[in-house]
Amino acid sequence: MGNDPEVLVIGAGFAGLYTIHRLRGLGISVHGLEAADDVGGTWYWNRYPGARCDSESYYYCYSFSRELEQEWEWSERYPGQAEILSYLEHVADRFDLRRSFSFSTRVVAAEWDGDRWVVDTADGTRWTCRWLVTAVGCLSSANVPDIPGLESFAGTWHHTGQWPHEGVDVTGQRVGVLGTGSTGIQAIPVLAASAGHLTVFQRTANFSIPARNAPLSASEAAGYKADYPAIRAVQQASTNGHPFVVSDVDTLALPAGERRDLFERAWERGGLRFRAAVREVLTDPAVNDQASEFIRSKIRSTVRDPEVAETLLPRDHPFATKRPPIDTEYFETYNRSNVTLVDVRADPVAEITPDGVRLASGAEHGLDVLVFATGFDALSGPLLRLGIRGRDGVALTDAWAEGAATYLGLGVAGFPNLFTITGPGSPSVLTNMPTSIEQHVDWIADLVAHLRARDLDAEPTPQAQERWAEHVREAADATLLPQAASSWYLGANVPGKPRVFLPYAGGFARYREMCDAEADAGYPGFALRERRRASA
Ligand code: N01
Repeated sequence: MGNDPEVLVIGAGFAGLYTIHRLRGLGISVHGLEAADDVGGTWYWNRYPGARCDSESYYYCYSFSRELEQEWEWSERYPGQAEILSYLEHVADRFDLRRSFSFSTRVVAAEWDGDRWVVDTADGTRWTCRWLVTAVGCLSSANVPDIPGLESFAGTWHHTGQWPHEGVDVTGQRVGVLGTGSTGIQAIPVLAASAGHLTVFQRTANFSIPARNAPLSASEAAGYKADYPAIRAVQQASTNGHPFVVSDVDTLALPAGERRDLFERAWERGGLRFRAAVREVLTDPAVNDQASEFIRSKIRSTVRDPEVAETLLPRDHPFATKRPPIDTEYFETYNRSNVTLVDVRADPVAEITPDGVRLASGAEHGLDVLVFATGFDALSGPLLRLGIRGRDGVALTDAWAEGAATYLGLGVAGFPNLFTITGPGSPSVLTNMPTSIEQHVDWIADLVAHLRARDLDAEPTPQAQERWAEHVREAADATLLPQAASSWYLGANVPGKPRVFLPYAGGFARYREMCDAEADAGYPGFALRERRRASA
């Protein structure tokens, strides 16, 4: 194969590993390039304290191998970062996948030369391939805000998505956390437990639901293993790829007491099941108001200082229109004497000084360690930094200057034989990721096999791409999701990023059916071209 496999895959997380396995199974020559020195993707990089998945372990895993499902033992309801990384390492060993990867190999450019993709890596190696598959994740491009003075900071600073492997000892230190999204909400209670003092800089107050994490008992694990066929069927038919169905109870029609009981039971169960317990929470503003107010009442009753509680109350967006975090003792953490909440919407960060953070009012917060839990340049960011150029040398950065546009989130007009696993315009981050990843990999594998058998190249037609963009907009507009003005779903967290609602909000099952229909009809949304042959 040398440096010229038929397919190159970029990334060795959930998506890259399965792509290698699936394409190898079809007898297609395939190789993976990975910037990290081992497998894991998101779970390789995000080693911050408290990092844990908010899908439950029994379904945050592959479904392609019944044997794998039966043999792997999860230890907790929600798997921690180290356990998920061990799982992916096990998958790599079990299916002998590492031999198909070059690690510590960062892609810096990928150009379609009219016949093949020419891919350059940071170490100066050149690869070529006929099909290029990106498995770079949706949340892998760290967003470190451009705050004046960062270089002068005398302490240490870290972005949670690039956390040092050796860990960061914050014992007795003055620690600051900027950001209260899912990551900040997981890290804050853990950091508070060992920091001397923790200062949380909050720009947008967030809703959060207790995770109710607990060890997974042997009988629960055995029950899930016995039920896997049914569990997988529910996931495939679901909106979010989770194995639970959305309640059919009309909460608006319930007497107030019964409604409160319903919310209380859902709160006790915890996790993302809370959202599923409230029918139409993302489409009916009146339903959402009730759920939002219920959560605000929980914050008020948990946080002892009424002023702090007031600052923590989310008011600028409806519940779940930003990705709903789930937590372990997040709001309780503000009752600790070593934790201070700072509202940086009221008094924004002006600069970072050698000693810490200075606010616009002039107030200073001395810090030894500053943690940026400030999220990612989501969905499009990881693709844009690959240096991709398509037909006629057009850069993806130019093609997407007005916002990311794809067909089905799987390919981009003008970029032949490029397939994007969980790209912008796919359900991806609105779903349980392994479920969406497996669906994409299977679909792309079938398409590559189809093209290979007929000696064809493929790229989405501009018309299909435009229709899909319209449909993605309509699907988002049919929900309350676009109402969260500061959401990374819209690209709002990255200054200058075009405001386009990036994931497809029409539901996983419906999306899967559309992808299947596209394949069954012979890929009408793609221009299929006979291979250009070298002239005799
Ligand atoms: O990032 P975020 P995240 N000054 O973008 C703030 C997945 N995930 O890493 O809302 C001050 O959600 C920003 O404020 P605002 C999950 O899909 C999953 O937490 O923009 N503050 C916000 O509070 C999740 O949604 C899991 O006003 C600034 C925070 O930083 C996604 O990853 C765990 C700022 C960023 O929140 C991203 O979550 C963790 C600035 N200049 C993550 N810039 C699980 O599976 C940004 N902020 C459990």
